[in-house]
Amino acid sequence: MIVRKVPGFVPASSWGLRLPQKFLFLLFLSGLVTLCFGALFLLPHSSRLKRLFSTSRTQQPGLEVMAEITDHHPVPEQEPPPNPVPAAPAPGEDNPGRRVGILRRKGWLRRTRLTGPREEEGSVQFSFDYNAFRSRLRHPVLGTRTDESKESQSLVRAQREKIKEMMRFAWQNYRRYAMGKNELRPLTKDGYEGSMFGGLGGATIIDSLDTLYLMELKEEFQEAKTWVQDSFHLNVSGEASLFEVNIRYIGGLLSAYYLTGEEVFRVKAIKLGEKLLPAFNTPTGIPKGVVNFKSGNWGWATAGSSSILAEFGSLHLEFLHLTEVSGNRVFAEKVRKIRKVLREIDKPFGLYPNFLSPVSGNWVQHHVSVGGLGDSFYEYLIKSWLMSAKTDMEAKNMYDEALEAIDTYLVNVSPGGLTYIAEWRGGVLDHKMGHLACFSGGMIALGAEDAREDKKAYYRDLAAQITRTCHESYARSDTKLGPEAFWFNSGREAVATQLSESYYILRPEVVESYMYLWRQTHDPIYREWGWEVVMALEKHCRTEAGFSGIQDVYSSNPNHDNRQQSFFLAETLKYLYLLFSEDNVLSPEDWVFNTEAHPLPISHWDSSTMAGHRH
Ligand code: DMJ
Repeated sequence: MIVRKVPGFVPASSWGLRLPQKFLFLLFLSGLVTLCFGALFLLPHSSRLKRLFSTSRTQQPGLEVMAEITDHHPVPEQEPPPNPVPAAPAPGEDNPGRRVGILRRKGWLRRTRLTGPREEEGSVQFSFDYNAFRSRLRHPVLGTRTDESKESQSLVRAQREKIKEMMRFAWQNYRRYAMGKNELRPLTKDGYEGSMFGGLGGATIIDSLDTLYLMELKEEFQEAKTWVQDSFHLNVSGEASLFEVNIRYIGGLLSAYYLTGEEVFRVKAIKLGEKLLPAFNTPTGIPKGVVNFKSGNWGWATAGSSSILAEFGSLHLEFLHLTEVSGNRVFAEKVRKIRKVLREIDKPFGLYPNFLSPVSGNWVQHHVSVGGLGDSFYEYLIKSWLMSAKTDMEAKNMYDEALEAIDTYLVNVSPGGLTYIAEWRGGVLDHKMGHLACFSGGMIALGAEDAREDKKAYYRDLAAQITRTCHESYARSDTKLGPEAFWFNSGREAVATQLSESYYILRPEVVESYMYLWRQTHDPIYREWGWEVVMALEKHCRTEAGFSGIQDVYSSNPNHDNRQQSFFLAETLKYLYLLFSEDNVLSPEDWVFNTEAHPLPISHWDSSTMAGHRH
């Protein structure tokens, strides 16, 4: 022993030490040990040492692994799963391994640790259990493969392939002439930036990610992902539309994350979400429409200006998912506040006017529309309920009441027998429908499945009638594409009455309704109508270098508007593709589409445990 070698020590026991010496030695030893352990934990940047004492996820899957994620950290390369992980076993099917995992984790959330003051600003310290989320999906994301040899399927397959070819064409031309810009200008073969996104670039890229993934355009998906990783910068300083950034960028990034599990999408969605938060700093919590990315100000906010129902009412789906994937409750709190204001405010005849003051919390004027300015607010009520696995009863009740008021005061039937939803100005009706309002056929069909028993058939029929009217607005034009707005006046029905309303900008709402009605009824008419749109797009909107909107749907040789809108790739082509796909591709049991057609997952978990989903 070492002590025997110390000069001056006289052995006094079998250990060679006297009692006081033993005591002193033990004291010294324990002090030394305490010091060593303490030092390990007190050293700055001690996380690596701490990890030595914790158990890795692979060793014990139930334990926490906290990852510090910042923009500057390299994101591990992964192939996007071209085919999904297997769906959860069907009820009754046994899978003991999975059962253990599910018992251990109640939701997709793992414990959240709040970001401390010494953390780098904007870093995300949270781990989302992606595998747990995937294991809860009821269907494979891309559906089950059908027997390709079936004769009856071959036409549908060819139609789907055609739509995929259109997507590839739209993407490749964008990439060739406008990569990184927000949209392609196919006639001038260059890019368009616009002013809606506050300096953010690549709107078409973010909007296309999930469509490319869905269509298994793998190379193109990789190009898009690489751009997001390397070139999608958030340090911009312009004024942005809160709504547009939310539905296109946040929605696009979130759905790309949920489909692929690629961290880069999650991190960028959260960081961009944080940049939107200053818009909510108003006396009522109703956000202004515009946020200044540099100053964090309200942008154009003044005491007199108002916020738009469709804009502040269409944040709920994305913001709950931002909370879900970040562990940060602030996002969910912001949209709950909006919900509360809307639930409590007086509504004229149960209708929601389109403008509200974010300062006073009062309606600014009594204009009601299910088209532009109002549209996606109603859509988000029913989809919030669906996304909550039908637990958000507040949203369901608000939707039911709103639809009842719309049906009572706005729905009309023309002398020619066409059902339409008029617009309301303080009690006076404008007998017109915008193209934007044509999404409502799909929305009403979606909601009809869970309507009161005595209303189900009525709402199914209403959805079908409105969709038929929207089809008429296409069928009555020379191009077989529909105008921006159409009227029911003086014997003229479902047609635009002036040139300024006769344009078509590649909008999706009509094919969106065809897709929902097809899934609900399997009436072949919806595929026929969808195919008419494909043919018309090919004939009138396809140019040498991409797709373009047209200026007059009533001209047999229309001029192009030189713009390939990003929602054409996000929505129009996606809904067309789904119209010719099996019903369990992005199954409605697992997904809801945000208003830009980005799929967000339904919460298959015990909602009482979730930060973002308590009602
Ligand atoms: C899309 O950006 C969204 O669908 C939005 O809700 C309104 N309309 C455009 C496409 O027409």
